[in-house]
Parts: sequence; C-alpha cells; structure tokens
Amino acid sequence: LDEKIQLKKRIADLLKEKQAVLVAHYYVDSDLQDLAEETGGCVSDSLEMARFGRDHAAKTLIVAGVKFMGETAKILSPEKTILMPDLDATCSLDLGCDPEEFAAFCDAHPDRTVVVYANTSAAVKARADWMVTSSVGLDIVAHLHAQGKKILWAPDKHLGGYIQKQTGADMLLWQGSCLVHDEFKGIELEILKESHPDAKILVHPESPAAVVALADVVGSTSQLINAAKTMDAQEFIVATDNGILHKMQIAAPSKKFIVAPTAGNSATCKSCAHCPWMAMNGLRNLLHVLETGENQIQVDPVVGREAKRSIDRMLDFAA
Ligand code: CIZ
Ligand code: SF4
Repeated sequence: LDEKIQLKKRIADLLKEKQAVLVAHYYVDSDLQDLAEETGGCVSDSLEMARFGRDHAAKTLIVAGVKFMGETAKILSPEKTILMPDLDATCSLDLGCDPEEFAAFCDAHPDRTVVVYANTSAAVKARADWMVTSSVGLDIVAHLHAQGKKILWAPDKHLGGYIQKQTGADMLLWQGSCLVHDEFKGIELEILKESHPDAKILVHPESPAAVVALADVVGSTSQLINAAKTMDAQEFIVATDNGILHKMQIAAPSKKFIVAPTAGNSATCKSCAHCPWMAMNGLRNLLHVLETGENQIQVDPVVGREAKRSIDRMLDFAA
C-alpha cells in the first residue's frame, strides 16, 4: 500500500514537471482512474477522452486505455506527444478488422456510407465516412437513415445489429466482436435475475442480442454510469467490463452492483468480464513511460489527416 502511494506521488510530480496530463478509460485499474482525477486529468469513455485530450493545454497526453484511444488522441492533436503505458494494449475489434480487407469490403459496396466504431485502427478510420462511439452511434445512423443512406458498418456485429434494430436502417455488418462483451450470456443472466428480482439490468450494446433483450437500460459506458446514479433502484446487474464498477460505486455509494454472468462463470465472479488489454495499464509502466518518454504513439500524417475527417464529423454532430 505504501509503495502504491509513493508511485502515485512520483507520477503526480512528474506529470506536473513534464506538463503532461493523464487521460484514463473507465475500464482501467481503479488506481489509474483515481490518479487521473486527482491530477486534473480525466476518466471517461473514448469520446470524452478524445475531446478532453484535444482541448487540454498539456504538451503531453498519457493515455491509459488501448491503442486506438492513443491513436485517436494523436490524430486530433498531432502536435502533442502521446504516450501509452503499454503499446501492446489493443482490442479484439481493432485486431479483427484488417485495413486492407476492410478497404476491399468498402470497395465492393460503393453505394454505402461507411460508418466505423471508434475501436478501429487509424487506417480503418481513414477509409470511413464517419467514426462513431457507442454514445452517439445510434443517433448518427438514425440521421443518415433519415437521409435515405444505406450503411456499411464495422466492426462490432452486436453493436451494429442493435443499431440496425433500433433505427431500421439498411446496414451491412462486418462480423467483429469484443471478446469481453461477447462472453455475456442471456440464459445465465435470466437465472441471475430470478434471484435478484428488483435489480435493474444495465447493458453495453457490444453484448449479444440475447443479453441486450433483457436490459432495462442499453447504453455507452457514460450513459450506464448515469443510469446507475439516477435510476430508482438499489441493485444493478451490469453487462460491461467490470472496471466500470469503480465509477458506478463512486457515483452511487449506497447501491449494489453485480457483474453480469459470463460463459462458464458463476454469477458472483469478480474477475471475469475484464479486458486483458485494458488490464495492461498499471502504475509501474505508467511511471516508466513518464520517466523515459518511451512508448510514443505515432500515426502516419497522411492517414491521420484522412482519419480526422471521419472523427471530426462525429465531434461536430455531437457538439
Ligand atoms: O468497450 C469499449 O472499449 C468501449 C465501451 C469504449 C468506449 O467507447 O468508451
Ligand atoms: Fe476492445 Fe472489448 Fe477491450 Fe473494449 S473491452 S478495448 S471493445 S476488447
């Protein structure tokens, strides 16, 4: 414990000295989330992380999250130095959407407006017309659908399927998935709900349709935290990465939060439903990159400029 306090103190001092700010995702370790808040950084979803980093005066952003978040920060702020605690922290959605295969898919469907989720590489964003996050994806697709546009969606099939159902838009879906959310199971959730009849079910739409169907609230991480705070219930079952429980518990200290069941795990599993790549972010490797300046995120400037168009469209829409 003492060591943790010392590490945090050293990191806080270095952040100041290097005019750096820490931007952390809700899914990373609670120590990093707390540190980001204590040092004037932010803890948020990928949309707010991108906005905060872009608008902050710091020369250096430390992005505690996964690779696409660091890349998005670099694309929006090419003049800033972007460091990440571990450059191997990636995402199954990003890995499952190879830029060349994706470009071929787009080329085969030139009549469709290309909408991609934030969880993709810079090259995939560069090929897209729009980038969206889960907090605005539904509104943007509804907007495009109202204009009579047909959509090519990538990479998350569950999120795409959910948006398709909600909006009625014509959507052709890439078949990617998040390895964390894909593990939530409808049947186990139904059984758990039977023993917690008053609990409200909060679901991120990267989860399978059978899980989404049982939800009281479907939403992005920020929307789910807000629901945890404002809904009139004492108990919640949460189907998203368990890192989010830290923020939910702070937002609603008297309420009880349970992680939704995953395949082969009991209802009370505390360590399941956690992204292995988010978990690569820790105090030690964060301190190391601050001390050494290692692990800089680079994005090819031409690719970055192309990707920025699709990101800016979303930011302008959501403004
Ligand atoms: O699952 C993720 O990686 C999410 C929810 C990212 C985000 O939009 O904050
Ligand atoms: Fe990707 Fe899923 Fe991890 Fe989010 S939780 S970074 S979508 S693998």
